[in-house]
Amino acid sequence: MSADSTRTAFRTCPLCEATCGLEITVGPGEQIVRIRGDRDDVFSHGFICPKGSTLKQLHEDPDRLRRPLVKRDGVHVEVSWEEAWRAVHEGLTGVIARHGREALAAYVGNPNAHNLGASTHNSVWLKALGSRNRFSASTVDQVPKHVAGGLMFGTAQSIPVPDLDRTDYLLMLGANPHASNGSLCTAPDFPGRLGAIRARGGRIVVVDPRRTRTAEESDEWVAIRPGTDGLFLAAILNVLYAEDLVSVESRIAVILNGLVDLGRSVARFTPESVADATDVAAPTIRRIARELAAAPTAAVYGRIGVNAVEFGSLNAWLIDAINVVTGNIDSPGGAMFTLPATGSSTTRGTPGKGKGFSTGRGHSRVSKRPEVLGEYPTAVMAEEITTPGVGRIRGLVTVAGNPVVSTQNATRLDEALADLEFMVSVDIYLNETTRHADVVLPAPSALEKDHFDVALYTYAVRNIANYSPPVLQRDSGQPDEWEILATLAAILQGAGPDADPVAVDDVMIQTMVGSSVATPGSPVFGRDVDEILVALSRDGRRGSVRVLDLLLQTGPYGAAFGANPGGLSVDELILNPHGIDLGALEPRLPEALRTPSGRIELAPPALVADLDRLAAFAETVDPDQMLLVGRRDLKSNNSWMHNLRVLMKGSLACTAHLHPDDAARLGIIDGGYARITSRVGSVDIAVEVTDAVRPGVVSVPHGWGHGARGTRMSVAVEKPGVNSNILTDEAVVDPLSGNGVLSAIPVSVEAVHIAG
Ligand SMILES: Nc1nc2c(c(=O)[nH]1)N[C@H]1C(S)=C(S)[C@@H](COP(=O)(O)OP(=O)(O)OC[C@H]3O[C@@H](n4cnc5c(=O)[nH]c(N)nc54)[C@H](O)[C@@H]3O)O[C@H]1N2
Ligand SMILES: Nc1nc2c(c(=O)[nH]1)N[C@H]1C(S)=C(S)[C@@H](COP(=O)(O)OP(=O)(O)OC[C@H]3O[C@@H](n4cnc5c(=O)[nH]c(N)nc54)[C@H](O)[C@@H]3O)O[C@H]1N2
Ligand code: SF4
Ligand SMILES: [Mo]
Repeated sequence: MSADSTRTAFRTCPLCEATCGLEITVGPGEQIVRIRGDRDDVFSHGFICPKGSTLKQLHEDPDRLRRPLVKRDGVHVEVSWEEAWRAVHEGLTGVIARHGREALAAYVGNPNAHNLGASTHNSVWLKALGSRNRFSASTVDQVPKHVAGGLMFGTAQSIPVPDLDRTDYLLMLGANPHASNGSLCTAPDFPGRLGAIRARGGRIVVVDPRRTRTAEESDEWVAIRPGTDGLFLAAILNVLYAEDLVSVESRIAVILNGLVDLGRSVARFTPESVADATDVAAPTIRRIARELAAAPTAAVYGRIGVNAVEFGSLNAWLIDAINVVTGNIDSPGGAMFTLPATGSSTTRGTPGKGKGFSTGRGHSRVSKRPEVLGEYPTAVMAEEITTPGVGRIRGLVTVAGNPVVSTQNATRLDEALADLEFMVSVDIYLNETTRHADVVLPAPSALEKDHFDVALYTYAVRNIANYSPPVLQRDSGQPDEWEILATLAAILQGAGPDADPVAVDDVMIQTMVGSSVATPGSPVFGRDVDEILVALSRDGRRGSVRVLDLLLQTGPYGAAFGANPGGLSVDELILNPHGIDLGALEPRLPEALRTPSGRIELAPPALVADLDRLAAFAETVDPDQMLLVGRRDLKSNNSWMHNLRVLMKGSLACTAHLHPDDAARLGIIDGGYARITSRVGSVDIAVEVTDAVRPGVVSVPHGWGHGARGTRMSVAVEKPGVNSNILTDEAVVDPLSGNGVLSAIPVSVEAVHIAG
């Protein structure tokens, strides 16, 4: 290979929230030669996990869709883009003509959060849909954090992140960053940052029903009973108040509502009163509370294991309440607010005050679940499709989502999707969900797209900006992801099958610029719209990168189209391929607040009221009830990376983890099979007997159960596993957020004998 035909490209990995920098060697014929960690990346400094380098295999995967598919006589066949758009037009306008727009629905999945095209252009087709039936992976994930942050600090994006690099004490609940690399705490090499806490003499306590790698590498593992973290957290607060350990610096005290109310509301949750339900001894709870209070700096952090449970919002609130009353909110080493380069709802509007956060603008048709963040819970998707009546969902658009594997009561949703009149999916695989689609529109591979993690830099442990141009050119005819979404929007707006995505994009950017120049406090307030549009559109720039440029230029560090020389713009980021480090997090209160009171609401009434439900729940905890929890594996990514042989070879497997005491009692041997049954379903699965789970718990990873008829993932079917969401119950949600309950599911476990 001659040197001049080889080049090096830099690209942020889009696979998880850690945003690692990749160094990609491209050889002759535009072949990917090698992908490794970018040692010069300002944030990840060369760190990479086993998934990062698989962008090559993902790009080359023969099963990855490269041409649109249309279903004919039940079989997907390749068609031209023109033909596919005609089918989309006919399908969507048909549903609208027959049933009205409320019969349309949308589901957007997790990879949208790591996709620039989706970040900039999902809003336009979702709006054009003209239906309130919007669903997303957020309600099987993090919505409780938005609700709690919103009620306490004023916006859905007001989520503090633990200041990992400076904290002296980290109490971590329901998170396993050694497998997940962290979530709503963007921190490349999260494990390394945890190691550094201990190396500098700090302490890490992990609360998890499983002895995870994260727990093993910490100072203390608290093997809590699943689903009971709210009681544990309320008891920590109880101790802080009862022992007079509450300490809030004056800067925060003057902008704090509810300090007394919070104390009163947790008075009933003494450590002794919650010890049985949580299975955490009262002295342990007291000691952890005292340690939190005594540590020079401390942060409490909780993730999916305490969000995707019946008390998800309550848990998220109690965690940040502890951060507030121990004097650690908005303070280095505590829990802090990122100041994102693209801005967020915490940077727009009037600093320090706002409309606040609310939910319940509308309710779902069948179960009357309240709207949250403009969406209804995934829990109601199937019933909205299958229940007759006005407003019944008859048409569905999915973008980068696999709800048949990833959401509750998978069997029911699978059947419901088969019942739709029309479905279109934008995806890269023909999988358990997209097999139901009448039309599948292939998105470009990650290496063919540009990137900036708009969503996750909003919750990063440092302020970072990093833009990656596409590494490879798209195949001829393949539209960019934003073009697909803009075309969808145009068709939904009634522009017909030959709709022009550029027209939609032009209107969108004009509207955005118009709003920026009209907003007092905006860095371009009062400026000429055309001057800014010309600057944004130079060299024919369109689509996502143009929107990103506007967000950056008008953001907190922005160049503001010349008004702030040296400030951020896309061009500035192109000159800095390893990213720009905008520094460690800095205190942002009261400026970041958007509550109507202009204060931190420590005791929001809706959350305080939910404590009654928690207290009632404590009475019902049955120590003999087997509970199902999930788990993640470093080499797997939700439901969609099982088609890559590099990741599948070796130990990665879909098995149930069962404690030796339970295994003995149930007569199940290591390598044997168990039947796990919940209210909604039953699965048979191979068992690993291990004391890495506490007694009374069975752990099954999610994202498996491949091989359904009509899917096209030839590697994944070799080791299909079982779909753990056959067991999760859509009838139970966290009432405040609508978030699904994916953990602490009551199940029965019995031995089964599987022949062969
Ligand atoms: N039991 C249980 N269930 C869970 C969880 C759990 O812990 N336990 N976790 C939940 C969580 S946190 C989440 S976020 C959800 C995820 O839920 P989903 O987002 O619905 O599921 P994914 O498996 O992430 O599916 C992503 C889809 O996007 C496609 N895709 C990948 N890259 C691209 C791209 O660049 N463009 C397009 N258009 N498509 C792409 C994939 O092929 C796949 O179909 O699962 C949830 N489900
Ligand atoms: N390798 C890999 N990385 C990923 C993903 C992936 O699928 N694979 N998914 C990405 C996504 S979409 C997300 S949202 C993040 C999630 O990132 P994390 O929140 O770190 O997710 P998990 O690794 O599932 O860790 C959750 C932990 O909660 C524990 N748990 C379960 N129930 C309870 C409970 O009731 N109480 C307590 N205290 N703990 C409980 C589980 O045992 C598990 O160890 O990971 C992201 N990163
Ligand atoms: S940790 Fe996440 S962002 Fe980093 S290389 Fe792995 S998958 Fe990519
Ligand atoms: Mo997630």
